[in-house]
Amino acid sequence: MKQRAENKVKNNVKSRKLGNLVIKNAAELVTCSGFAAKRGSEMSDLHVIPDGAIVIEDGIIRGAGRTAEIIHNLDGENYEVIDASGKAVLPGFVDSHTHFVFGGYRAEEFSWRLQGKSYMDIMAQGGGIASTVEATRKATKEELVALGKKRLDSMLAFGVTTVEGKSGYGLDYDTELKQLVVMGELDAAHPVDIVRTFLGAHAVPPEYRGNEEGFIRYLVQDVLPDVASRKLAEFCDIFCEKGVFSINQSRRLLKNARSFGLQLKIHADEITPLGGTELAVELGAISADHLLHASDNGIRGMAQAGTVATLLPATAFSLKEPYARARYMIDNGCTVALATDFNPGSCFSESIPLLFSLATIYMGMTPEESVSSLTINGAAAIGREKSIGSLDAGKAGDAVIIEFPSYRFIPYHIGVNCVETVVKNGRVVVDRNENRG
Ligand code: IZC
Ligand code: ZN
Repeated sequence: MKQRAENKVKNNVKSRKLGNLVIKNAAELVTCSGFAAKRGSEMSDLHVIPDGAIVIEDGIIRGAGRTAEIIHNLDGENYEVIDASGKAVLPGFVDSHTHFVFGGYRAEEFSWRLQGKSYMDIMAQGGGIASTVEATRKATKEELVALGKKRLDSMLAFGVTTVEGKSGYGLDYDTELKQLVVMGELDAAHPVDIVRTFLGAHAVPPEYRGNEEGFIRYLVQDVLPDVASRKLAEFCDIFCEKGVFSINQSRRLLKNARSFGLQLKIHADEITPLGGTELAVELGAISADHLLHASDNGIRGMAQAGTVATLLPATAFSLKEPYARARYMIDNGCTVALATDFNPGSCFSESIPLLFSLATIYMGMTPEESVSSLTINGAAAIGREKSIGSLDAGKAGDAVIIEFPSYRFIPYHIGVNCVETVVKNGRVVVDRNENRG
């Protein structure tokens, strides 16, 4: 019953925000056209339409093409109109891996890392994730909603219109569910759409230290069933890492999650080459994430299985770790997505421009591949490739307008946000230039 009530609120709130909008005269309409994940060389074609326009009705894209072809016959009275002359228009960005609901911060750990302590050393000494768990357990729902709202506002200003958010800072029934419920409330109230992932196996909580097996059993028996039956998450994720959860523990948890109807994600081969990539392939996970130490075999497996390789270069940058082998993955036919990994520890950044610059300068990705990774492939990483991630008729009217005439300016304008206008479901939700005509 409760779930149905929650859905109703969501529909009511969001349906009032569906707009009729025309964006015309775009120097480039970067459609990223397609209804499926783009693999390998497909990521290079952004299906750009010069002098482009899109028409959005009731929040849904009805047409995209050359301005002259698209807007004849339109009754201008019924639409808000934006003249995007000299500007590029892209699909709203999809940030498919974040941990944005948390209490407290870890600024002191950042300093420790600068002095040479490693992320795993800090975690082993009881800091890291455990410190955020302590603060998140103490935080009220209202506090987490207020913090989450501010963070979503910032993401939206970077052009992010859909975000994946993980639990994992509770590691107990009450707090894990609190995080997921908070994300549900934020989804209903905020323009950014939120897709939820249960990450109860993010770390071993102090009360289970030395008893990882018992903790996995607790999650499977006491937490997962309610997460699934209350539809509080679509995905289940685990931090599969040396010193956190083993391959066997990960397999056990994820198989159970799958039997409850959740789709699978894995924090795989981030710090050490444990084999999480191969496990993601074996279990048919929708994505394997991080992949700094993914093996050749794992990469070939992902390409064959269509597992999305979600790369998080701002984390590698922040931890001073080597970058994932994006070039090799794309050349071998993988579907690559880019995401921020926004979290209070390993990557306290929701910056999209930083991602673009790191992907192009350090990971050998082209600007085109980077755009595909943050749009259609980001959507594929959360099972939304049929409804968002490109400017195609029938998809949600989610778009960003940048202040420059080409998507090429995004990585080139290093570290600076060039998003001027953000459109969500056909409504302008960010306008930094009051450029509506
Ligand atoms: O809070 O440190 N790697 N999980 C796995 C994280 C980083 C987030 C954190
Ligand atoms: Zn993560």
